[in-house]
Amino acid sequence: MAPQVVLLHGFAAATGDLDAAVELVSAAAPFRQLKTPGGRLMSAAMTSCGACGWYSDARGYRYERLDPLTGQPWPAIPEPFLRLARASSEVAGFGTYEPDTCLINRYVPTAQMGIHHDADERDFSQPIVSVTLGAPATFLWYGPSKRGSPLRIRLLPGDVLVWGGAARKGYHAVQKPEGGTRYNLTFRKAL
Ligand SMILES: O=C(O)CCC(=O)C(=O)O
Ligand SMILES: [Mn+2]
Repeated sequence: MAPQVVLLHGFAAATGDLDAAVELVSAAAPFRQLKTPGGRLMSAAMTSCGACGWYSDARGYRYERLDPLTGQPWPAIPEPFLRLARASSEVAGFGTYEPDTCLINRYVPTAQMGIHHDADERDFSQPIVSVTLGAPATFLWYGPSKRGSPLRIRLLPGDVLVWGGAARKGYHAVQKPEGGTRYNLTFRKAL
């Protein structure tokens, strides 16, 4: 795709156990729409699993060890998630991977994600593993600068996109899903 951005087309194609795991996580830690530090409601609904979960409100972007909605620890990362994340990192050439959090994004047909990079983690030596389930969407890869015309990557259900190394802090965005609800699993080593 771009240096150190690897698309594993259809790598998560048998998604039955992944869908079940999304249900399991969201039963314990419900999807919710977070607010940006500036007070704007994000269009994608989110939840997390793992030792910590990504969170945003007036206090800023950060990782929380307890889910602020329930006061409970986030659910553990389900085994099928972990197996997929580890295998994806290996196959993409980034080697052994021990993510400690998985953010689950749910995009209804009007939801999207603006240009940003993933920079709230302490560990940038580990890649990001990003899985598409449900409806397809176009992912925009900008790379080191927010400016310029991005690489357009159409992500189908079962596609896994992995970026790391020099690309770890690359800027990216996601357009609205096409024809239904899209789920995205974003694995990170945050702590
Ligand atoms: O939905 C996606 O494909 C990417 C999500 C993302 O970039 C993020 O959660 O930081
Ligand atoms: Mn991101």
